[in-house]
Amino acid sequence: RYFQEGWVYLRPSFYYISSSEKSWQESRDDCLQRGADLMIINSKEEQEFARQFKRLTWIGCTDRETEGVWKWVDGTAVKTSFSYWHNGEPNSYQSKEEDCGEIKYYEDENSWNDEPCNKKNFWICEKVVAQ
Ligand code: 2F8
Ligand code: CA
Repeated sequence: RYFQEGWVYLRPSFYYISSSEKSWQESRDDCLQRGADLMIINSKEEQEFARQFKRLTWIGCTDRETEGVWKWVDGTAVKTSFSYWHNGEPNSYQSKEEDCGEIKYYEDENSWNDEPCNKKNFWICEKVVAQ
């Protein structure tokens, strides 16, 4: 029950680690097709899990609906009281069109950065199975 080929189990979810790179939306579509969604980070364990791969990875947060209002793919707010933005991020660098969240600064626990959604990154899907 707690084994699924191609997925890693970390209670209460299974995680799919991509081996190719896609835009944020293409990554999300891949997750949806797998019965999952892009990873939502709401524990230190999940942050460490996502960080360990040391590569640019899409996570399931975006402010593409309303600039500056960051939401997870399940519609909940990205809480300022629980987030791992790198110092100075999210900054909508120059273009103001950095609307998708990635794991970037892997030497720093605070590793989130906002990036243009059309950039190609690795991604992690999350499927919640048990509480
Ligand atoms: O300095 C942080 C800044 O670094 C890059 O811009 C120079 C990132 N953009 C790209 O990699 C396209 C920004 O997202 C980041 O904030
Ligand atoms: Ca940024």
